[in-house]
Amino acid sequence: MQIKSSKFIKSCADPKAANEFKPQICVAGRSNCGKSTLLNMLMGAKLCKTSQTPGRTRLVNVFEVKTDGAPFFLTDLPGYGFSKADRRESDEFNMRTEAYFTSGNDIAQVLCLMDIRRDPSDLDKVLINYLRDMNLPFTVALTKADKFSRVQCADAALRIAAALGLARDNLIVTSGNSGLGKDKLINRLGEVLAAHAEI
Ligand SMILES: Nc1nc2c(ncn2[C@@H]2O[C@H](COP(=O)(O)OP(=O)(O)OP(=O)(O)O)[C@@H](O)[C@H]2O)c(=O)[nH]1
Ligand SMILES: [Mg+2]
Repeated sequence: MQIKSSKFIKSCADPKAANEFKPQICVAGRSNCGKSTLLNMLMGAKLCKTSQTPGRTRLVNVFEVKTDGAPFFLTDLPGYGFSKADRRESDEFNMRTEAYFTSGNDIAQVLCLMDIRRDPSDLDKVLINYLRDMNLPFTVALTKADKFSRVQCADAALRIAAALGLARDNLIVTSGNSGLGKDKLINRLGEVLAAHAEI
């Protein structure tokens, strides 16, 4: 699959407002793990706001992606586990992640993003188990790999896969800064979109 062009469609406070956009590939992960940066890498344009301040993306943001085949939609979800906010705000963000999954969107794939330098958090594990239970197809993308050497990346990928109970080939090592993993990720998305179109 080749990505031809991308554009911002809309921000939704209620994830049901995204139902008309089919199929969707969404990006989930803790605050500040690099969701918006990875989306910008995939789209080849700075369409998502990135920030030093965790919890910047508060709404469900939908982007349309035109490809050499059928178009699809990328969805940037609010980060979960936003520890710097007060507790109520944090719960609201966490609820929004789950609300998206239960609001009738046509989800072809969930990209679960995790910072390659960190051990998976409890919420990361909750998300993976939740997606397994809900039978939602997912891939883990490890972000910020430019912060590590190749050997450190290889070690971290094995360790994180084991911590999540996943096979190593469920994980893709990426960097929004260097572009590492971009082609691999786009190939994976092409495969899952093709499989999803047959259902
Ligand atoms: N070195 C490096 N820094 C990155 C990478 N991806 C993201 N960052 C940095 O990490 C911070 C957070 O990035 P965002 O893309 O805004 O993260 P997010 O997951 O969208 O954050 P929220 O929307 O707040 O949940 C920013 O300072 C980015 O510059 C990467 O691949 N390499
Ligand atoms: Mg963001």
